[in-house]
Amino acid sequence: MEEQYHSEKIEALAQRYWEEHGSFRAVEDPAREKFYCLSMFPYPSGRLHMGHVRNYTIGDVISRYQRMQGKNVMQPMGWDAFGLPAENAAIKHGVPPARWTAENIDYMRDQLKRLGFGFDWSRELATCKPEYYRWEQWLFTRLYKKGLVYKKTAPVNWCPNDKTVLANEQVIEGRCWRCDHEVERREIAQWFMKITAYAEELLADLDKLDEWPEQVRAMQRNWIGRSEGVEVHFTVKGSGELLKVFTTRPDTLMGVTCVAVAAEHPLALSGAVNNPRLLSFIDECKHRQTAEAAMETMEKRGMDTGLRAIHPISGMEVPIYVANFVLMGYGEGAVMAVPAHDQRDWEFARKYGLPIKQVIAPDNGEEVDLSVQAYTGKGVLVHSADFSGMTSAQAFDAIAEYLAAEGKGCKRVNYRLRDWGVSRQRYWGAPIPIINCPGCGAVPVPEEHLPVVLPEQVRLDGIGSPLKKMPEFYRTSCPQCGGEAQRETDTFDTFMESSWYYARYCCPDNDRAMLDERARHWLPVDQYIGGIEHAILHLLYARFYHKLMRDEGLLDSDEPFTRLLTQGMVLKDGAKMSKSKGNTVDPEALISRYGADTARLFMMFAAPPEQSLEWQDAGVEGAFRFLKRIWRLVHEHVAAGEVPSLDLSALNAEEKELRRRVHETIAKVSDDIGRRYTFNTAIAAVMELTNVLSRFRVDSGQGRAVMQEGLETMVLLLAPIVPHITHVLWQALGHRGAVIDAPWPKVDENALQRDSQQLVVQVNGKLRGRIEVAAGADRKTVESAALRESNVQRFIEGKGVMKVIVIPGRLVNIVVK
Ligand code: OW5
Ligand code: ZN
Repeated sequence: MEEQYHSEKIEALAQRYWEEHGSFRAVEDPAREKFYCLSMFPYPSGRLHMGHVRNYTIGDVISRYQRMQGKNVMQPMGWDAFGLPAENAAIKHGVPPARWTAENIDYMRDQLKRLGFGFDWSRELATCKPEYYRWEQWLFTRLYKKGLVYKKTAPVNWCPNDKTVLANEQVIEGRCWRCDHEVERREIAQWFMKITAYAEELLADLDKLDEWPEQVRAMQRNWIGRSEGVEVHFTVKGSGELLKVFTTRPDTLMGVTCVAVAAEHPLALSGAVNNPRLLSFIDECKHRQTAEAAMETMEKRGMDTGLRAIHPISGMEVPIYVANFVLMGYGEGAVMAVPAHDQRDWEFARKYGLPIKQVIAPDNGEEVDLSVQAYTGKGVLVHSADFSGMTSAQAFDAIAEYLAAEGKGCKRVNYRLRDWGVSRQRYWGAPIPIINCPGCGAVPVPEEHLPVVLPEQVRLDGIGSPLKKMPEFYRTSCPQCGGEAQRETDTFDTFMESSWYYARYCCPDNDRAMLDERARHWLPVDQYIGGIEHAILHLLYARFYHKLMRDEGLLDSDEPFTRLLTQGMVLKDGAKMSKSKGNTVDPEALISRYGADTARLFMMFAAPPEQSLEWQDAGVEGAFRFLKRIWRLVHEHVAAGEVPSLDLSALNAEEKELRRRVHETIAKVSDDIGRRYTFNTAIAAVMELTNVLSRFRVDSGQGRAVMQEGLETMVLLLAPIVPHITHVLWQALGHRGAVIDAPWPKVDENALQRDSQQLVVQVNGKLRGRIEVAAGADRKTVESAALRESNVQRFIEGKGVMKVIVIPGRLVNIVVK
């Protein structure tokens, strides 16, 4: 063993060992408990950033810990390779996206290897490869036949200058990122996945995910947004046409003073026939941005259509408005406005002079002032004909029943969740496997013609998808009638690929099926780790896909991820790292200066995984110093020569005490890493143990034996976190095998017994002192030690002792006159 710690040398050595021994190759083994540990796969953006290093260190620590528990661990890695960044780079540097992506993957794979992560590289996959996305295309065509996939028109952001569709992130304050022209909204035909068909199950199964953070489950619950309400049927005056609205507050129905419809609603258009002002307002509404976030802040505007709706109960007429805050995709594309009891409606009514009619009164009898704001609480119905006097809850049922009896409505459950639009008007994505035939319409590409391969030799100019300019790609014949037809040139949303990669890792080489029995073996993923930014969409889509694959007979579990850990951000100077802020730290520099182990140790020590981690140079230095210290400690011990074997019956008090500390640390670290995932406190406990070991004076053979056990324990407990240095130290401590194959240390319960114990001494029930007595001390010894304690003496002096109560192991109470 060398005297100095050279990270570079030992890291290369350990990595070579793992490589040569295939240490991380996972093979199905019915005899051992499996453990599938997965970290969210990266976009191959160029190089790793600190967020990646943190994510993959957490995953690797958990994997290595579970392996030391004897589990058959599978930890795969791959690339979320499609997406806009590759197109941007292609435009900027003139490299085809496929080449740019492949080069980034090669670079980042090398970085991951240098960090010592125990990935099974034989399972590596990249989503941009046809052998991957063909199965996604296959599933899509199957779902199409099941009616779980459909086409409808939906809005996109359109730049009229570049004549191109823009992704939401390419729209900056309503303008095109390339040319700054104002962005318009356009309706085009797009493909949707019917996730709403699984809304109920996606919601209900959240209750089963008891090893997910409650915060994430709550976010998913809100996103799905189940609400119970009533569908109310108004009729249009004159035509008698039906006008459906959904409300969660049927108790306010008698307070409706307007019905508002979306710009795309058929009634909006019929109202606009002879009304050019309305027509241009509708046009304006349609041109607004598609981003939902913009809805919240936008000014709420509307215009009277001139049409009148007939109230289903009172028969009164209320105006029908077109309003920019009503979306066609939501509910029925129409809402009832109750200005007295909804703040948005109240503001709308004030602006357009609509009546504000109170129908709910607070049940505590308080007056409400509707000239200030709406009263949105529940209460008792007023001015509501036969329903007056009922509570909101009673009226909910009574009104629903009344409407049902009259054939004018019914109770209904509504979800906020919308179907998933998967079409992207982009090049670098998986082609949607559909052929558009003038005669037959949309025809799925037959299974035997899959995959539809994305051509990779392209030049991008940023104006529209190059696929639209490649007849050799889109020109084809209809699988149904044989006539001339065109391929779909849109590609899938990249969330499609990331929704099932976790399953494909189980059988990445299967070229005859999407999944096989190996997926049933490994799934569900036991531990999933990734950023909180994926708490809603990615995790919901992956859960949806899991159920789709289950219902295709490919899997038998209901959920993909048993336990979820959402890591916090890596910050510098309290802010997110970014190029523009100039506050980035490149992991590359860190690794070359200090080595991978220091980087890993710092990442795990600086904060608990779910919290944000503040970058600190001093913290990195501290981690490095600690590694040098444990190196020195082992070196000194080893240099002193032979170690006799441990004889537990021959230990003196100091040696027993050291063993106690060692085993106490095993218990603490096992709980911190295995259950609590507080890696920082685990490391702190090992650091403390290291201090104890450094202070220990070895003055006998058994002293050396206990020291050996202590150092071995220190190495084993640190092995998941700093696998390279521990690989070398383990062998330096005399082991033939590698630490990667060593089992996790076990707590020796006997070692935890203290030789002496502390007891509390009370005088007349009040705490007056503490004494230290031998573990098995008899009553007499305890009593006299208590009476001798100096502070206790002050309180009993000159008073007669009536009796002494001893509760063994805990306290002594002296009762005095
Ligand atoms: C990092 C996590 C992320 C994810 C994983 C991969 C980031 C945590 C936040 N392919 C998708 C993906 O998210 C995953 C699919 C499953 C959908 C940072 C970010 C951060 C960012 C930038 C910089 C430093 C720190 C420096 C920028 C310098 C530019 C020059 N986070 N913490 N810190 N892929 O590749 O984005 O959520 O779990 O690992 O991330 S990903
Ligand atoms: Zn046809």
